[in-house]
Amino acid sequence: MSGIDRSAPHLVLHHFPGACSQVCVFALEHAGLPYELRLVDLQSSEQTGDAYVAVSPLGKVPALVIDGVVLTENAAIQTYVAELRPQAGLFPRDGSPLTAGLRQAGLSLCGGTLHPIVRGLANPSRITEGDPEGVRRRSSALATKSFGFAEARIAETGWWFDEWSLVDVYLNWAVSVAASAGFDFAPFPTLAGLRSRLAELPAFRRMLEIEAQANATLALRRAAR
Ligand SMILES: N[C@@H](CCC(=O)N[C@@H](CS)C(=O)NCC(=O)O)C(=O)O
Repeated sequence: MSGIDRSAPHLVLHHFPGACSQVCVFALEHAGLPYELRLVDLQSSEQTGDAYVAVSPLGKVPALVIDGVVLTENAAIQTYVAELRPQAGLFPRDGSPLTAGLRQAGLSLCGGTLHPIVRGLANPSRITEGDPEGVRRRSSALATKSFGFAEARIAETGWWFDEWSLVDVYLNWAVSVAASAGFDFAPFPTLAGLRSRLAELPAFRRMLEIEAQANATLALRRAAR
């Protein structure tokens, strides 16, 4: 966290390293907002316990608590942070309805289309009581189509818009989950290069450090059990 800003609301972000909450960590870091981080250990099913369900009834990260009010849904949290700190440049802001529509299209693509697909690639047995391999194969076909669409959209500039925005950080998260699950990004070189282009941003590097630290904390917690 950088730059204490006394005019900001009290913010608590619930997150897990490697989860889609990393986009919210990046947004808060880039905006320079003061915030607290609370780790929710998804691997130990902490999200299903009473304490976290009282915060976020669906038991999902991210959840951002804003002066005691809970905001869930990644796209909503990103939009909130961008509205709170418009000068941070998290999305382009030219006042045009088309730009606003394209922003929503990018966020919906990541949250509504790519997220379920990459979950099907990474964790198919959570989706079916039947053959997980069938889910994985189907998810792979859907990933080829949907990542192909995203690749075509970002191929010209390297970004969803002319410059980087949170949509690219969110796309990068989906790419990283799919790649870890073995999906081949060779046909999608612009998507594959997102991580190294984003790593030029200090907030992206801080997000990676925060997640590495969180992984170390989780390892210690688990070892102590
Ligand atoms: N629609 C939600 C989905 C959030 C979500 O599925 N988060 C995952 C991590 S990437 C999670 O918390 N999974 C825990 C679980 O489903 O038990 C959003 O966009 O914020």
